[in-house]
Amino acid sequence: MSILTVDTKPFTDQKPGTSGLRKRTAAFMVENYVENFVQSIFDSLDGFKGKTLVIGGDGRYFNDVAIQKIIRIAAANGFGTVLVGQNGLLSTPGASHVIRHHNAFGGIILSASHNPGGPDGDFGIKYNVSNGGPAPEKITDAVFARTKEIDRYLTIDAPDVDLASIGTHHSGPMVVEVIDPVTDYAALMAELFDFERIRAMFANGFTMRFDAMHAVTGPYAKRILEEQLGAPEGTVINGTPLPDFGGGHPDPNLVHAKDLYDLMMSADAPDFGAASDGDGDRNLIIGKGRFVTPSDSLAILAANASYAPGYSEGIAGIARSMPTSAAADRVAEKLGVGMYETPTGWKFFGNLLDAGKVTICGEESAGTGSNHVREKDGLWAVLLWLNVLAAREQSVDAIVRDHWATYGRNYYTRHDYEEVDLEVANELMDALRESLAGLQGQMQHGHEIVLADDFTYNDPVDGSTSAKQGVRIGFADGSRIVFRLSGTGTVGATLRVYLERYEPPHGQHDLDTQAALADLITIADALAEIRSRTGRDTPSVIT
Ligand code: VG1
Ligand code: CO
Repeated sequence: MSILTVDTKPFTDQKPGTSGLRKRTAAFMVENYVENFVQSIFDSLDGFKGKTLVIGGDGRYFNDVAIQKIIRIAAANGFGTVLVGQNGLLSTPGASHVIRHHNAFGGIILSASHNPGGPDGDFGIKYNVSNGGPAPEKITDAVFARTKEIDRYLTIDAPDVDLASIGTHHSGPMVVEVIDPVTDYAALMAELFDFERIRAMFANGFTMRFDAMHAVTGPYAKRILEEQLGAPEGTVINGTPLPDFGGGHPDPNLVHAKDLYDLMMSADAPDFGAASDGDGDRNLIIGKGRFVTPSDSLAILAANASYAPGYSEGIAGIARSMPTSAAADRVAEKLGVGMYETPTGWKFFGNLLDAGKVTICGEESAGTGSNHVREKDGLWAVLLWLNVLAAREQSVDAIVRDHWATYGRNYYTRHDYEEVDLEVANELMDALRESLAGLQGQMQHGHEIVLADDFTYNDPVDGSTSAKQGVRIGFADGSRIVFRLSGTGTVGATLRVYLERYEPPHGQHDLDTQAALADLITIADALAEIRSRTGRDTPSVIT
C-alpha cells in the first residue's frame, strides 16, 4: 500500500482550548482542516509505530466523515491498530477507559461536548495520551506550533471502513477493530459499584429519569440502568444519539434540561433525575424537589464514596478546579486527605491521579470523576449517587441537608455572558487585572477584600506552571468571586463569573441562591464593569 504525501498550507487558528480544538462544524469541513490538525498531532508525538490508537466520538454531524479521514491518516503514519467504537461512537469517559484497558498509545475523541451539533453547530477534535487523559499543555502547545508550519499530511488510498459491523477490518496495512462502545465501560462500572444493591432498590420501586439528550450516553445508560440494573424501560429518555441531538443543546444544566428540572420539582417527580451532555462526561443530578449543584455533588460524593465497593478503602485526596466551590475542601479536611486546586479543564487532574495523590476530582461545570479513568464521567457520577442512595436509604434532599448540617453550605452560582465581543471581553479582563494591586484591603458593600490575584498553578507532580488561569477576589468571610474567559466557546468570548458564599452548619440553608449572593453579584459588576463594558444587563445563562 503506497503512502500518499499531500501538500497543504497551515491554518492559523488551530489552537487547542480548555478541551481540544473546537470550532464551527463548517470550519472543520474546509478542505484539509481536519487533515492538518490530525497530522500535526502525529507530528508532535514519538514512538507510535505499530501501536494502537483509539478513535471515537459523540455521534454528532461530520463525525463519520472525520473518522474515516483519521483512520487513513493513522494508517499512513504507521499505527498498527485502530480501535473504534461501533458507528464511530465512544463517550469521552468510555474512550478514556478503552485507551487504558487496551494499553493504547493514545486516542482521538471527536466532540464539541455540550455545544450544539449539525452543519450550523460545533465540532471538535481532542487528543488523549496513554493514561487515557487529555493531552497536557506541553503536547497541545507542540501541536499548535506544528499547525502553524505544516506543509504536508500523509494518507493512504483506501476505501471507508464499515464501522457498523463489529469485528476486524483493515485500512491498508493497519488493523481496524470495531468494538461495542459500551461493553468495556459497563464491566468497569460493575466493578466499582454495588450493582446488586442498586438492582434491589429499583426492584423495590425506586423511580428515576435519565435524560440522554439524544447524545452519546443513550446506549450506555440503557444498557447499564435498564438492562443491567433493572430500571423500568423508559427510565432513559432521548436515548438515541442523533447527529444534531434532536435540534437541542446537549448541555445538562437548568436551562437546557429544563423539562427534567420541571419534572423533578413537580408532584409527579420520580425519586431521582439525571442527565449527561453530548460526549457523556458531564452530569446533572436532581432529587425530588432538590437540585444538587455540581460543587455540592463533588463534596457529597467524596464524603460518601466509601459506600461504593470501588472506594471502600477510602479516598487518597480530592482535586477541584479553582472556580469550583470550596465545599469539597471541608470534606477533605474532615477526612484528613489532600486537597488540590487546579486550573479549569480536566487535563490538569491527570498528574495528580497518576501520582495517586487524589481519587476524586470535580469541576463546577457539572464534571465529576475519579481515578477509574482520566476524564470526567457523567454516568459514573450518576451510578455513585445511586449506590449512595441505595446504601443510605435516604432521599437526595435528606442527604444534601445532612451534608450542609455537617459541613455548612456553600451558596454557589455561575453567571455566563455569552457571545461578547472578543475585544470587549479582553479589555474587561485586562482592566480587571490591572486593578488587582489596589484591591487588597478595600471594603465593598461591607465586605473586606483579602485576596486579589490572577491564579497561577504550579503542578506539584511535574513542576510545570500555568499562569493567567482566572482572576480571584476573596473576602474576609470566605466569600469569593472568580472571573475568567471560556476556552471552549466558538463565537466571540464568553465571560464566566463564579460567585460563592459560605454559610456555617447552623446557619441559614434555605435561602434562594441568587438572593443569598446578591451582594456579591453587585460587587462583581462594580469591579469588572460588566454592564457598562458589555452592554448586557443580565447574564445569558445562570447555573
Ligand atoms: C468549560 C468548563 C470546564 C470544562 C470544559 C470542558 O470550559 O468551564 O470546567 O472542563 O468546559 O468540558 P470553559 O473554558 O468554556 O470554561 V466538556 O464537557 O466541554 O468536555
Ligand atoms: Co462534555
